[in-house]
Amino acid sequence: MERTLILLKPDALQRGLCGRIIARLEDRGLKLAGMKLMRMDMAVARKHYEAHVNRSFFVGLAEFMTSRPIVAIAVEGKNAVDVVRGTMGATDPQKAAPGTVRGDFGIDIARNLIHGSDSPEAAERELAIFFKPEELLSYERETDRWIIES
Ligand code: D4T
Repeated sequence: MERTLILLKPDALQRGLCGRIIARLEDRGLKLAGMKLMRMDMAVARKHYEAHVNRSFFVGLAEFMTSRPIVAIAVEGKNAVDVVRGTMGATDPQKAAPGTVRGDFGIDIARNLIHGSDSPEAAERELAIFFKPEELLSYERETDRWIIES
């Protein structure tokens, strides 16, 4: 079972879309393992987006991500990283497929509503930025027994 980090970006909260986005994650069968309403500070932004610090869009991205509250979510499931990326849609909402979060709710790459880790290694690194180990909960759901390992 894999865990991944999701961030609901400030635009998701400002637009009141958190519930609808979380519903889509639950609808796919992903299990909530941690959830936190928080404000990202600049130190966390630099750490989280360390691969992007030298990109032209970094300053605008960091200013936006630290401007208003976000929700950090840990989810668990089979191939959770890829399943979440698929549910999110392409980075640029204009190119994201209908039926995805970004394809249904977004139009601007700088306001693309949701972040999801892009590999299991990134997920492990990013989860540690936003959650202490004891803030991530393991629990059984009846439906977990229906999952067939492949
Ligand atoms: P995140 O990291 O938010 O899940 O997005 P992606 O994994 O889909 O895309 P990314 O890392 O390439 O970009 C990180 C973040 O920067 C914003 N961005 C990106 C932007 O404002 N302008 C740009 O040109 C790009 C490429 C959107 C997502």
